[in-house]
Amino acid sequence: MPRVLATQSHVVHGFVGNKAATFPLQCYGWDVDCCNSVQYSNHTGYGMDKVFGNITDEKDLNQLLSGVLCNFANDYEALLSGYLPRKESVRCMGQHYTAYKRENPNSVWLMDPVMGDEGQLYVDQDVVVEYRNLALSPYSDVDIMTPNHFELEIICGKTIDNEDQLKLALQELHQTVPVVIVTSCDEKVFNDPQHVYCVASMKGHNPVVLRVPLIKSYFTGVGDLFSALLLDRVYKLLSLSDESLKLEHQVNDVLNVIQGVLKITMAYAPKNHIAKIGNAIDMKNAELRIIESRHLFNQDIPIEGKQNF
Ligand code: PXL
Repeated sequence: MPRVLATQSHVVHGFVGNKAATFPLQCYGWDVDCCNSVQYSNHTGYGMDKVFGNITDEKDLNQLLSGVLCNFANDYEALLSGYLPRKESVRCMGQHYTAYKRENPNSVWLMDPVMGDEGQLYVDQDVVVEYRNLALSPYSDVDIMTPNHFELEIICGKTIDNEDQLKLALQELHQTVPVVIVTSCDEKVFNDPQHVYCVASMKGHNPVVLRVPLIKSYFTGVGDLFSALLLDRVYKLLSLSDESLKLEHQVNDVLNVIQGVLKITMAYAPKNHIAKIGNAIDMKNAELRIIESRHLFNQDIPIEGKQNF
């Protein structure tokens, strides 16, 4: 059974960060070790006045990561990192994961540089430089990155308004990171407001564009689910070294599963529901229905539950 060390948020209620990643990965046969970067009552989309709990400070995060990586020095096939709200936490994760990768070069590190979306940062401003260092260092050990459009722009330090600029930014990032998946591109790049565009790019290959119909609502945790599912698919692709398992097929498969989870989530929400960030009732109704989607994570489990979608 492959084992993954996942450093990202824990929420008591709802499904973002490790709460979104753990169950699907377990369904796919992973042993998931969670290191929680925060412990919050719920995600921050509910409004900051409704978020209770703590950020794991640098000292505690360092102890946790030092501890597991000392006690289980070669036990992880994969490393996953996501929401880390402060520069100290990103730096700490980066140092431990880099050291692990150098000792275990066959392990796979997927770094989701969670910083914000649609022009808005939801981590401290100085987190940006830490992600830039991890991604753009000539000695970077990151294997896969999953930025959204905004995160790619701030890592590369350029605006991306069209396909040529997107290709250029990807080429720049491929100097140091072999696989980059842009999870959602701004509408201006493909001029198609009906779809969400995802671009899968492997160093030395032409990027592949995939699209899924846009669902007009606000969901949190979709990026965290995406990175978890992608890690599973890419790990299997690399470990089986099967030529027929192409990256774009794996990304396509991940997008299909996510589309399924969103449809199930919508089916449980009030009719014609369009969730808006900052509205706590909307956010509760838009929590990803991870458990109700279990049949999507394991072909062997019979489909149960609501069928009205
Ligand atoms: O990756 C999304 C995410 C993760 N963790 C926490 C969040 C969010 C987005 O709002 O608030 C705690």
